[in-house]
Amino acid sequence: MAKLIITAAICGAEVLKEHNPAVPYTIEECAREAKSAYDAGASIIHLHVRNDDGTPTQDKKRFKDVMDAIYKLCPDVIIQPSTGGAVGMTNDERLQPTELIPEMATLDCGTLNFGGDDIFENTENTIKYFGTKMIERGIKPELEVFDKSMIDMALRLGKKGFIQSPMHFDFVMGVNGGISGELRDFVFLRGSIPADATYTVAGVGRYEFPLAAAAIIDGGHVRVGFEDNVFLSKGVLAKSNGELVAKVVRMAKELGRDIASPAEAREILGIKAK
Ligand code: KMH
Ligand code: ZN
Repeated sequence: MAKLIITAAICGAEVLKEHNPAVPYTIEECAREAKSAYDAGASIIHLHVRNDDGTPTQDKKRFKDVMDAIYKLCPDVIIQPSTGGAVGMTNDERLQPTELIPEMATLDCGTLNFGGDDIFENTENTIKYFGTKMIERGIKPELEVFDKSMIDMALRLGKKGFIQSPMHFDFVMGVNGGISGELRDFVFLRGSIPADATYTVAGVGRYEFPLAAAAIIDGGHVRVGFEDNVFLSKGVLAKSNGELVAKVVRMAKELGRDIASPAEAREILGIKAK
């Protein structure tokens, strides 16, 4: 079985210090959280950035500053900027970090309700536009799917040349508006991707660690981090993203799965080294 790639989604766009005081906003806080995750065993940092007051931004300079600060502490880590950003942002606003030519970036594969009146909008034309930009810029997309229909959309657009194979998916499970985080739905998603595809699973809230266990056993990969969950266990806030990653490392050890270094993660995902 391939080694386990752990992605740390260190900050997200919605989670706040009110939820967990360790949620990073500033450049220094983001670098600190990325290092804690990297030291614990993460090879990929899924990155959103914030202004110092915590508001989400896709500003290219802010991304560059945060990425530079992370590379200073974790020189070989893979940084995967979000192109999802936050609800309500325009496509070109969201695409700004891809101008920095990161090794990876997310590509969200459909529209969904995102709580209350919020809609996270990704029309077919948006997905085509983002897919084309990523091919032009040589960026490996992580295909974020919040429901089974989004896998089907990715496969259709793959046939039309907007997304290249082998595809790498992120099953984001348990969002209010997307597919649940139940094991039954995990089995459905992982059985719906092509044989040559890879996947990671991001379980939201209480689904984070049960789904991590499922992916470890199944040969998939795992994403954890404050973007998805701020608790280490029921009622216990994680002190850092590193604590969440360390828990996955312990689970993997118990289940006999070795952890991938960033170089090994690049090999598994078919990413050429920088
Ligand atoms: N913040 C969500 C609206 C991504 O990173 O690509 C979108 C999101 C997905 O987090
Ligand atoms: Zn994200």
